[in-house]
Amino acid sequence: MSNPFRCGFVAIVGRPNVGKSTLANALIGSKISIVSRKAQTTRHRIHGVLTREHEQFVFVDTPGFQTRHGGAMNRMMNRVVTQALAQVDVVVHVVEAGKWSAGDAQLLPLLPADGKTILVVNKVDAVKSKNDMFAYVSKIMALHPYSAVVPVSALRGVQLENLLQEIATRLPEGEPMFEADTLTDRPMRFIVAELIREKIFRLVGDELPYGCTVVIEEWEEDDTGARVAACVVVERDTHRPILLGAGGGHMKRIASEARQDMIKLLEKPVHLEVYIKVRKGWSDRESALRELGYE
Ligand code: GDP
Ligand code: MG
Ligand code: K
Repeated sequence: MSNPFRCGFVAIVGRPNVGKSTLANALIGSKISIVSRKAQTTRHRIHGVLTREHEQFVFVDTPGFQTRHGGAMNRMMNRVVTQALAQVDVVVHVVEAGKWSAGDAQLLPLLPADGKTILVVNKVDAVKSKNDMFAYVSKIMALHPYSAVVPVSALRGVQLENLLQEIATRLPEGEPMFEADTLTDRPMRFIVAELIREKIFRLVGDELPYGCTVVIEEWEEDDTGARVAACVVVERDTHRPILLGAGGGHMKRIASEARQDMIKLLEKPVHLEVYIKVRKGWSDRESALRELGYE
């Protein structure tokens, strides 16, 4: 008797720096290509698709997890997150071994309580004591009705097959939604904007109280290369120097790292220009947020 094919949506969530991107890349693989969709079914933003003999995992992005903000933005983000998680089949909540923080606790009320949430304790390679791990995991398991717990090391590739199997048993039976060789359907512009935002967040995320958004303003591409202009929108004049850093050092580093990633992604030479625009009060105006693509 053969197993039925399973296919469904998986969201990887967690506070910043627990290793979500590392885990997603380790599970999906790093190559990104544009998807040819079998059916116009999805209302989710697809991060990547992993197709195997018996299952297809469709990893989706949940907006709102990497930004810190207040007011209308925060309320809207919580709503967006709750709705998005209600629509996926499996939620993977990633935490960092031994390092529980307020950011982790904030997510708990947003997690679905119907048995589809798996707790993933990442970075086990960095933990010395097994006893401490046991106490740490027990403490977290008591905070939410998780249906499974899987300790992993996304970086070292430890226990990832086990995690995939835990996810697979929770996927509904059904035909694959995507062609087997496709990995993402997000337009390249979006991927690049996200890439730049991630660099900014890494470098100055702690200092930018309302975060920022990245808008791709120009995109010209042919066989010989790509010319891209990206605009980073911040909330206040005082955020500009934070982003620039001494002598513009931060911006140079952000642009240079993003450009390196783009060259790998597009497999051609890239000219990238990144500049800053101040748009006052945008994070507290939902209409402005929608304009900037946060819906
Ligand atoms: P995200 O913000 O949740 O997407 O986290 P990232 O994937 O960007 O990872 C944040 C940092 O944690 C990076 O420096 C990663 O290299 C590191 N990291 C991710 N997974 C592991 C792991 O399994 N073990 C260790 N030691 N470090 C990890
Ligand atoms: Mg990330
Ligand atoms: K990412």
